[in-house]
Amino acid sequence: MIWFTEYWTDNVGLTVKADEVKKIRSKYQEILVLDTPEFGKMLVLDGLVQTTEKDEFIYHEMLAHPAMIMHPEPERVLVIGGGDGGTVREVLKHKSVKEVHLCEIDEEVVIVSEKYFPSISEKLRDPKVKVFIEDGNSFLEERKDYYDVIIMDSSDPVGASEVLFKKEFYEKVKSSLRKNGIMVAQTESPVLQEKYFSKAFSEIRKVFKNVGVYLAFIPTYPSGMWSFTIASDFVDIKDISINRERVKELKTKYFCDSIYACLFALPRFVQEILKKS
Ligand code: AG3
Repeated sequence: MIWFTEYWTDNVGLTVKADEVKKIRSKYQEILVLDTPEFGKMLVLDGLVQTTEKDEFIYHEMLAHPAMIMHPEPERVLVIGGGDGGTVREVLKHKSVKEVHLCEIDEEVVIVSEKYFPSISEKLRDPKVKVFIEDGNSFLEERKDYYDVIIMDSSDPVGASEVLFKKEFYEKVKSSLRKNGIMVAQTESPVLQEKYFSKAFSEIRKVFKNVGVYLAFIPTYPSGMWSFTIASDFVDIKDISINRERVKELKTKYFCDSIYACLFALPRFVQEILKKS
């Protein structure tokens, strides 16, 4: 038995008891799989908690569904990062989807997830899914004007993920989207990572015409309050009356009609951060 701590900042962290720990060193990072009594299995990359069996549904549903609902008919979807497969699983709940590409830089994350997190990675072998072990940056360059929805399921903007939060990268994302295309990204905690959050938002806004921010409550991520930024040049993403009837058809545990109805309701301090960004 050990106690594991993710240091959220120099001054605060999340500590969990783990009965068992597996440590795998990949080409890119240190991967931990912790067996915790409170959150079930927990996946940690370079010391940062990525997902747990208990609360993964919140993040994966909230990352995938708003963009998928807002698109008139999403057929081709790309997930960048997200090697655990949770986002892919949610994307496949939408009937119009014909193909899902997952572009993950670290093959070991996919292998570990298939081995230890079957309920999260269960759909990675679906015939509609193709997994590419590649760098997101070069992957996009080869696929212009192709996707309906692109989902950025990255880690924090440090190390290999840093480039995924820059304007140049969002430009590539934009040119890989076809008409009516929508992008969504996980954009960190407004409470404990205000700089990351505000920077990601301002970089996305430089590239896309319509941009919106929404939140979800994820117990195992820094501060628990987490942000997502959704953007499109075509779809008026702020109009949440679009395709609302499709929300009820989804089998979900967090995302639902009442959350969609007030998706962009933000606490005043978050509105202030965005205004300054
Ligand atoms: N990607 C977002 C993880 C960010 C967590 N940050 C942290 N713990 N400091 C998760 C990937 C799950 N598919």
